[in-house]
Amino acid sequence: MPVARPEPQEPRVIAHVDMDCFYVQVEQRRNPALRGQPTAVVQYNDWKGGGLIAVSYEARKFGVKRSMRGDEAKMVCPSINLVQVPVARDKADLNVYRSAGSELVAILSTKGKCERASIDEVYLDLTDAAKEMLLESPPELLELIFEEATKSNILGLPSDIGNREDSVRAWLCRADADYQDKLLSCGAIIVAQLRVKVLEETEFTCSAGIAHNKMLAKLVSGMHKPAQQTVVPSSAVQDFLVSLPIKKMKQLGGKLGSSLQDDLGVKTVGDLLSFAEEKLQEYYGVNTGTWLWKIARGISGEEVEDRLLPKSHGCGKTFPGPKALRNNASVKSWLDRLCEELSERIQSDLNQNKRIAQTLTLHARASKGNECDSIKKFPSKSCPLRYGTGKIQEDAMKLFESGLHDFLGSQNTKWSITSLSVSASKIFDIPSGTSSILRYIKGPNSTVSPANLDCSLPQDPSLGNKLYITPNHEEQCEPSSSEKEDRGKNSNLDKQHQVKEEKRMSKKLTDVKGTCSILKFLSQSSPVVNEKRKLDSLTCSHPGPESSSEPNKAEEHKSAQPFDRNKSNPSGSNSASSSTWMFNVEDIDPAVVEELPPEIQREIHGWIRPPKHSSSKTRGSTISSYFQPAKRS
Ligand code: TTP
Ligand code: CA
Ligand code: CA
Repeated sequence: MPVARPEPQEPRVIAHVDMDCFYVQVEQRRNPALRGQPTAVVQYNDWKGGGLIAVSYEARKFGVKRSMRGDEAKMVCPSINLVQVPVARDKADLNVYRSAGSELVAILSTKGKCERASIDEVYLDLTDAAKEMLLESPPELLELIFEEATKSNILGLPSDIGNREDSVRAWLCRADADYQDKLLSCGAIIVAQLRVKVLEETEFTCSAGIAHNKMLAKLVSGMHKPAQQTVVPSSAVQDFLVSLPIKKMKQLGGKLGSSLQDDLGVKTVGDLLSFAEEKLQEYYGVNTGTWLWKIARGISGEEVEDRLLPKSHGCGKTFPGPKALRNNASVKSWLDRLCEELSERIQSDLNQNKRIAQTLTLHARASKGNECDSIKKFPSKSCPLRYGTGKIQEDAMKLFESGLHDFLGSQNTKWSITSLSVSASKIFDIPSGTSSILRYIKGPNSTVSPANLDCSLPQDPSLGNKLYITPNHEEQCEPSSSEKEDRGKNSNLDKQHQVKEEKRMSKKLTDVKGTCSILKFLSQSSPVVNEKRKLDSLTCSHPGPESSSEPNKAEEHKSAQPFDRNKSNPSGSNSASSSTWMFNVEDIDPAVVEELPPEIQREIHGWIRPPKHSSSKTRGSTISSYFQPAKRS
């Protein structure tokens, strides 16, 4: 359920930028003969000419819509050009569109905090850039206003008075505007400049919304398309929202929006305004009630995240009509292909960006018996993600079987699957300090490369959030010279990412501590962790590579052995070996400690110079949980 975020003390300037008919533009750039022509991109499928997934604005004039199939589009617009999406593994290969999206991100991220929100959308926090412009070259003192900015659509500005561009220019340059509107004017000029730059450098047009928060910017970015931008001054918010259908609001497209409609009779945001905050809290709980009360008034504190790379990776395929999958063998065959692609993408994310995904999720759409549209949904299922194509395929099939079991319940009936997808999420950056810590752990000559890390699935689902990473035997910490060269050739985006990396790292270390901090990176959390603590000379050993893959019964048996802190591990080895990490806390390099989150630093300092009652340290608190075996049920 959505929750209100604290609002900023100072006004923000936020933009949401969305590419126009994105896949079509990418295809038009590849084949300029398609420019200005009615064109649509069609998903690979021979059923009724395939499904349209992107439609050019020229084709939209004929009434062609995304929901149509190719045959239908030809009927309403006989001159339409239908371009097939590139295909790999018998499914759409979106790589060309993904990298085109990265081009946009590389340009937009030069002006402020940038969040890649989807394949063709970004949010920008332009507050600092707008403040700087207001100080150095405020619009009211400019002789010439950037022309594209004067084409902005300003909500609330009467459109029938004289020349529109003149009145927009006058609005942008008002000397008597309040501080918020002045910042917004600067934001509008900056976004117009960025959009022109995107066009010059990529040949793509995009549209944008500029407002004081993400919610409003997103709501208006598609209001005037293609190739236009829309500005939301605070004074126009109420009138804009009042007639907006409630389902158009972010997070209200689903159950919550339906409940507002069905249970409270709320059809528009205006209807929501008549409910007191307390009333909404009664219905939906304190947090969501407050959130609803605020969004009805255009208030949202949600921040733009500093993220140039996607939040998750997903691969899916639909099986419409007669193509529906009706047995395990055909599901497995498709899941294997989807997982192969997913595996390649997360591996390349790991190699190029040093990012690790933690969760594998399977989604499906299904019907059972003779029902075309089953009431019960196929439940999405997740598990910790293990790197390696075979492991992902194996786990995805198990997730499918588990989902199918829940979907069918006790019924022994026929079923069919009309869509399947797998995704990798909960992605985090490998902290830069990790390599130095691992190097320390293994000794100065032995290092660990993220690319050589093997993540294994824990058997206990209650440990689902833990990351299981074990070093392989050939380990490297610093990138090899060829890797360095490759990275040197990286795109603009990667370079910017690397520059930003340093800046963000201290924040990230703290950010990730809850789920995947450096602790978990270090933590083997293995069922057979061997541990020995001394306050004045602490030595800890951890078993190395140890697969605890669920399907492996022999290992399952081994892992199920109860842990005994006083005994050495079941392999009988308590010494440094290829599979055991040994280190002495006393020898920790202070520079390494400084890279850890503050609370962990305090804890380590506590061990090195233990307080009198250091034995009172509680299990599970920060770093101590690393040294203790994970609880297993
Ligand atoms: P959108 O931004 O929703 O649409 P669009 O860019 O084609 O058109 P608009 O100018 O209205 O923004 O989606 C971006 C791309 O994502 C789109 O070009 C194709 C792809 N896509 C799909 O493959 N399937 C879908 O259901 C949707 C909505 C989009
Ligand atoms: Ca778009
Ligand atoms: Ca979009």
